[in-house]
Amino acid sequence: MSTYRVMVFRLLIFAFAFQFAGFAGAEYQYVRQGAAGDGSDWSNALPQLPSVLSRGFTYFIAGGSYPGYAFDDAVSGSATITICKASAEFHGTNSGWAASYGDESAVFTGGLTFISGYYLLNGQTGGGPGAWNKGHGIRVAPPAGEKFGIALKGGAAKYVTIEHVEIDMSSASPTELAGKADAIYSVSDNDSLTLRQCWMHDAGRCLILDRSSDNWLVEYCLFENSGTWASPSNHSEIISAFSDIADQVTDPNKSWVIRYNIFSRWRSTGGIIFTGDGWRIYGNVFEFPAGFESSCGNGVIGTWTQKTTWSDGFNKNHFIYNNTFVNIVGTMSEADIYPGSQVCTNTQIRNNLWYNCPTVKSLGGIDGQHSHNSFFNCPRAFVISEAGMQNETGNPLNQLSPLEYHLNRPTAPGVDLGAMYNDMLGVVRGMDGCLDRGAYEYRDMVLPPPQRLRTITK
Ligand SMILES: [Ca+2]
Ligand SMILES: [Ca+2]
Ligand SMILES: [Ca+2]
Repeated sequence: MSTYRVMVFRLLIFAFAFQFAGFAGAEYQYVRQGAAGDGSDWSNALPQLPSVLSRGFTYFIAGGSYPGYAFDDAVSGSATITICKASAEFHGTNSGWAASYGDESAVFTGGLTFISGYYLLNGQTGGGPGAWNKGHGIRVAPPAGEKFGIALKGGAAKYVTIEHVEIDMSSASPTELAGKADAIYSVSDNDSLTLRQCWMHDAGRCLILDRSSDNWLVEYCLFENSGTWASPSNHSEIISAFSDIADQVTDPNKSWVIRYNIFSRWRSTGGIIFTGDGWRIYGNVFEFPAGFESSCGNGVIGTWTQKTTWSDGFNKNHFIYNNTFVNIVGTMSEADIYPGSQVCTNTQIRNNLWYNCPTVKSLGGIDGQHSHNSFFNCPRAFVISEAGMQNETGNPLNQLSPLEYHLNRPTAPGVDLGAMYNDMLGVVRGMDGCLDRGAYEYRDMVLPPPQRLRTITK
């Protein structure tokens, strides 16, 4: 990504943070490892989050080490409790402040559990384009044997927002015995979670496991290395979602948006494996680094095999647009979409791009409607039949960094899906006359220099 684009992106994020900083009437408390005060300023900080938090308060937390925590405060309308990593720019009072409090990350050494709703957990820094795997202000790193990094439980953990947080499951999953650990674990029907600019990695099982929740927004996150202890008795996915009640029709996973993320290195069942109603998966990159192989039978995006208790008709209205799939190497169906047997209706797969995926051969195994997808160096793609298909050799990608694959040329034109599907950097699709396929729009033109404003005289 160009320095300019990183700068524009950070300015947008900063503008958002500044707006938040200007929120009037907020009450602040301060938390710092090793302190012994009442939380009134940085000199008198609390040593850890208190067991009871107050609605409408912001709890600033300094760099340091903190135990796991359960967020269980009764809700009060939509009043939010904010846990905010302190930074140089935004840390409440200057009384007792030291620059070092902002420099280090705040590390939770145990899992975080949300039993109630309306929380904002904000690391303030790190994540997203140009910083996918670095700089996160908050880090969750549970110990061996912990089954989750962040859990949402009981159906009341609604309207939780998690930003700029790293969830490192490498210590939690050191052995096969302890390997059924998930970075995000949600049971059941915990609606309206937002995950933004987070980094979830090295889980023994899944990076997200959810049952029945609705309206989740997952954007600008890096998902890396799931299923490190995958086995025939320990299946894993990057994202695993379905209803956990007997008949999925009654309470499906509804209306998820998964956009502008990077998914790397997964094992076992497949990538995003779900059933639900109204999922939009667009503008993401799915990649294996060179030398990594994993054979997954259920696809990079796929659905569960139908259970006998599930009625037909609930799995529908999914839109899979403008994703890029890179180097997904294995021996089964690991780069396919919907190789499984689940009934699915009104599902559209368009404007996606595959590069160097040796086994991709199916996009419509469960009634996906697909067109205008591009394949480069995908030797089995010739069996796919669709309108507007591009099937060529060569490498259309420019790998700017290990996880960022932009186009080095325009693709065959995609279909116009509307402004909401612009790319993750905000580039308008087709502004240069060619609406490209894949996650990043290619701009095949040199923008003219800005015009000098003229003085209008009457
Ligand atoms: Ca719900
Ligand atoms: Ca639901
Ligand atoms: Ca273009």
